[in-house]
Amino acid sequence: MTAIADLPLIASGKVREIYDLGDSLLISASDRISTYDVVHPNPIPDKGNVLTGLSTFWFERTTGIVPNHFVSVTDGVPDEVRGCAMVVRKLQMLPVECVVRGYLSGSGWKDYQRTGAVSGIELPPGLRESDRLPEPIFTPSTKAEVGHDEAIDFEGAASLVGDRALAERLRDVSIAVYQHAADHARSRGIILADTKFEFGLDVDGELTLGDEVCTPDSSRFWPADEYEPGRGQPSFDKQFVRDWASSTGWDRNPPAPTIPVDVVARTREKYVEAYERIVGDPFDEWLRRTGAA
Ligand code: PZK
Repeated sequence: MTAIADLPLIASGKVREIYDLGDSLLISASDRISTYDVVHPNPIPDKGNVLTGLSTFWFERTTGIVPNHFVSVTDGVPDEVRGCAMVVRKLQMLPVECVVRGYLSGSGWKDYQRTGAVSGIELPPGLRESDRLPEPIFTPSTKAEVGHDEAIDFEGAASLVGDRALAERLRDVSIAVYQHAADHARSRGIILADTKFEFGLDVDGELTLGDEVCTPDSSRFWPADEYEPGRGQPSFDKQFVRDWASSTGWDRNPPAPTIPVDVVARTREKYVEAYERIVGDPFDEWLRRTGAA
């Protein structure tokens, strides 16, 4: 899945790589999985295919909200990464992570408990962990080279991008794409609690959505039928791995333990289920469309 023959590697994350194709880029999603920010030694088969299929679905549905970097999942994709890789346009990436939250979870819940606000946005009193917010909020963060991104308020984002009007468009477009995706996912039984977008400027200076969109790696997916505010929610995709990892007594420091085959199989099923619920097509159809199978 990694080290595609001959292509220059531009950047790599914990579970994805970007290669230079000359006038465009290739983003390849691996089958690697992390829990508690640590990558496990063994993969979840088809995870990279599922995530690439989901990003493709959202890119194709949200072009009317904002243009995006998607070019193709067929033309120009090397055979060895068919299904898990996407050709994209080169952008000048903006130095801010565009986080949108529809529910109170993670660092947002922590900040609210401490201050009553998230990213400088005052919220109503008395909210519980995992409560739905009155409306989705934009809670940007810095892009840390190493370690964790740092939460900032809208003013912080505006100074990072150096253009208040552009920051307002980032906020409004981020909320609109989240709203679209969360409404759709909710109708298919999945709560998209929050998500992170990355944007860039294209060759004409047009604001363009990049990276991946509303995947389980860039978002919190919760099963709607188990939703119960007042506690943390189970993860739609990673809960079997988390439960198993906790049961081993793993202290969440590297190295992460090898995931047993039955946990791998059940987790793969959850990723495929997320794809099929959201896209509404058989996952096999994705593999056929992309020539992966
Ligand atoms: C770009 N990243 C972050 C994402 C990684 C690293 N369309 C683009 N044009 C130019 N640069 C980027 C993109 C995009 N997307 C994004 N780094 C560069 C990143 C995924 C995997 F390893």
